[in-house]
Amino acid sequence: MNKKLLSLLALSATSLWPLQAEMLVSWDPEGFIYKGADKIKPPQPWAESVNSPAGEAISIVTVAPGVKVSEGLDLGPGFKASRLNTAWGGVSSDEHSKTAAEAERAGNFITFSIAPEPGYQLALKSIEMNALVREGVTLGYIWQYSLDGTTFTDITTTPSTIAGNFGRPGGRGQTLDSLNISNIAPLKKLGTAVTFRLVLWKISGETLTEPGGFLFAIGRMPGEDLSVQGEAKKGQ
Ligand SMILES: [Ca+2]
Repeated sequence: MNKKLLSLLALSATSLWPLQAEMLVSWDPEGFIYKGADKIKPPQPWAESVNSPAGEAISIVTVAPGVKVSEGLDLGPGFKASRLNTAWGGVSSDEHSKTAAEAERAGNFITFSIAPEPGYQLALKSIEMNALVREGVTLGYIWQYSLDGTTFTDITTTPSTIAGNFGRPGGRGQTLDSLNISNIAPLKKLGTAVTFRLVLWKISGETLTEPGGFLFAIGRMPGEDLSVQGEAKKGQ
């Protein structure tokens, strides 16, 4: 390749790159098979890929250059790990929480933290998620973020709902509305870790397969089932 063409390619890459949001990190539980403690099971927390008993890496976490998963996807203390295959999530026995604040106190949440690699800055745009909730159950949820891992700020002030979408044959869950995080000032020029927290509670419905409570999991749609979109830029 001649020098002129090389510099032309470099120029177009530089000028196009800042305009495009990209997938900074994503999780896809395709291939998880729950087999108990001695064999493969979905990881809690889930920070990286998992090896199958045959030694193959399955269900990778995809991370863009300049980004790291500083704390893996994890369940709050209100959840027990679910035993669903091709999914990742938990079951809560909480029948009482009816608000985000109550659900938070009950530990009904999932969290993950991402950070820029040294020398990079992140501009976050959105969070995308595919959710599995038992048919007949409706959940409420809000998203929060934290820059210190302890004090959380609500991203969505009005709770959203997820109607049950899973349980009938072939039920694969549903894509939730994209969560826009592009207007949050500290997340436009992120130089440190940010923790995201999805707080969940049961609005209505009975579960037949668990002793009360509710199930929430990501998964079973084609491709990634949780992702953060944005840009990783070089320089502080
Ligand atoms: Ca998937």
